[in-house]
Order: sequence, then structure tokens, then C-alpha cells
Amino acid sequence: MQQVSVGIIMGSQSDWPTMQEAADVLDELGVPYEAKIVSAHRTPDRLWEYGKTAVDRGLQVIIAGAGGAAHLPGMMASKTRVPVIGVPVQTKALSGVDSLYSILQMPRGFPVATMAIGAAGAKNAGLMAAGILALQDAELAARLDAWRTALSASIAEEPDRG
Ligand code: RP5
Repeated sequence: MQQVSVGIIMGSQSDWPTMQEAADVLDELGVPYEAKIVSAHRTPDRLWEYGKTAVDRGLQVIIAGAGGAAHLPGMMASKTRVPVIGVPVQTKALSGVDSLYSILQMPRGFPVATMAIGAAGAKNAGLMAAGILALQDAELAARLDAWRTALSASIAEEPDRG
């Protein structure tokens, strides 16, 4: 079995439709990952254990998505030196601005690389994780380059005027 190098964690099952975007792009790029529900508020012991064992388990990047009072990415960053990419999940009440602000303003010393709100942020988190791993993996780098080239090639030069 391939070593899992990316951990995708989320605060709730309800975050999965967003976080699936990260999982899907990692699947496309052939990057092994795990996906877990780890809540800062509902399962704090699980969060602590995940952070404590992340390095020894060989995780190289953690993608953490949460909504509302989104403390999961920041708390994970305080527990492990594995780089954490934060995904603010869009919320009904405040459209995800609450999630964004909860994740973005980390105190000096414990960074979280914060993505855009919602699905685009989750997809970019997957791509960012792949880009980090590609620095040490030439085959993944070639797949990521091809993925980016294909995306560029799919963009029409002129708009469809209907
Ligand atoms: C956060 O609360 C989760 O990350 C989720 O985005 C939000 C709502 O969770 P549920 O009430 O849908 O489980 O902790």
C-alpha cells in the first residue's frame, strides 16, 4: 500500500461535499490521502491525537476544512509542524466569512495557509498540497504540469455569445 502523505480533515460530515473537491483532485493526480472527521469542538481528543501522531505517520501536508467558528485548522497547526492548508467552508448564516476570519488571522508563529471560501478553496487546497509534494516527486510534478496545461487548454479564447 502507498504511504498516505496528505491528510484531509474536516469538522463535520456536512463539510464533505466541499472537501470532496480536494479529494477528487488528489485522486486525479494520483496522490494518496486519507479523509477523516476531526472536530475542534466535538472531538478535541481526536484532534490532539491526530496532530500528535501526524509527523510519525508520515503526513506531509494536512488540508483542514471547517465552517463557522472554524478552529480546526489553527488548532491543528498549533499541534503539528506538518504544514496546514485551511479551507473555510461556506456557511448558511454568514456565507463563510465567519469561517474565513476564524482561519485566516493566526497569531505570529503558527501559520495556516488559508484558501478561498468553499469549493474553489478546497480544490486549490488539493492542488497546493500536490504542488508541495511535487517538489520532491518528479513523476507527480509531471502529472501536475500536465493537469495545469490541460486546464489552460480548455479555456476558450473568446466568449460564447449564446
Ligand atoms: C463546524 O461546524 C463544521 O466544520 C461545520 O462546517 C459546521 C457545522 O457542522 P454541523 O452542525 O453541520 O455538523 O464545526
